[in-house]
Amino acid sequence: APDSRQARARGSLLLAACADALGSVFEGERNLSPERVADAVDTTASALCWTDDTAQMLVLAEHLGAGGGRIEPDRLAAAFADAWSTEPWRGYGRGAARMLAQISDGTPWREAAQSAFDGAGSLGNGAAMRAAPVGLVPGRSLDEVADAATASAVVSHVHPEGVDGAVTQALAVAIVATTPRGQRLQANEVIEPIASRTGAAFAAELRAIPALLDGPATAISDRYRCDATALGAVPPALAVFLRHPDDPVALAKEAIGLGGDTDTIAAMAAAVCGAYCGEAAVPPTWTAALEQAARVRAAADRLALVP
Ligand code: R7I
Ligand code: MG
Ligand code: MG
Ligand code: MG
Repeated sequence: APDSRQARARGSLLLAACADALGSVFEGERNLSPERVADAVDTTASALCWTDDTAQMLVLAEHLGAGGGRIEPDRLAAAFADAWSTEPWRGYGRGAARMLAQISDGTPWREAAQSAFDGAGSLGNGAAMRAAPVGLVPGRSLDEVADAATASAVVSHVHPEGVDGAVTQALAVAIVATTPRGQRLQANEVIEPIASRTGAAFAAELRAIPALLDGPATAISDRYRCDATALGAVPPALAVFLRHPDDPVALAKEAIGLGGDTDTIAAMAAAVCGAYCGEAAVPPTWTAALEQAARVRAAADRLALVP
């Protein structure tokens, strides 16, 4: 059915993978010309090759799908490390690559994650960028989603902001995946259930979103850093989704156009958009060009069938 759990899960993972690929060309650039971004999003001339964001999101989706929707931290950490060592060229963050190399070499994940960034733990957006599948497991309460998102995050990101990024992304996906399509989405019905489950710093950034929904997109890149940190990237991604909940193409252009961590912000906004719109909203030219589209669909189908 076009509005089934399966359609929402496929929409979420497919759109995230496509947006990651589309955004990856611009990662790290600032002051992007809207024409250049629109051209890249509209033409999809070559294959859509995704990055570490999608690689880890698929590992997490497959872990949840094979394990009854539960996080098993030792196995999850090992699966992330395996994905890195098989394909280290996917564009991993510097801290992430270092940590995954340590885990591959036998360091326990708790030790590797805790020692990152001189003992602060990573506050990067890496736990958030892969978290959408946690929100796609059927039949979970929002508190259960938040707990599972935390469990999925701490194998690599123990800083509270790194964890809050994953909690925010998984909850946003969970909330919109169960919102009927006909119903108009209210920003605060998405933001408040999330902000009440994050720390104060994250909640403040999330509660700034409603003031940014009607003006120019430059107000978003003025308000948030749009960088590889969770606090700098997850709130702007959610803002872009709430501005374009039904329009993946406009969403991708705007998310990428913010500049900075373009693949990750676009992928996170797109994962939420796909969970709301379902597979029917994914441009067929994108899925036709997408790397490993069959694997992405299979991972979504398995997730949607978790009892
Ligand atoms: O979080 P992570 O996996 O990175 C994800 C990003 C996305 O853009 C992907 O597309 C890929 O390009 O990488 O990897 P980390 O290395 O843990 O964190 C990412 C970045 O966040 C780091 O390179 C740092 O710039 C920053 N960062 C920190 N900076 C200061 N202090 C993360 N933690 C800290 C910190 O504690
Ligand atoms: Mg990436
Ligand atoms: Mg990391
Ligand atoms: Mg990135």
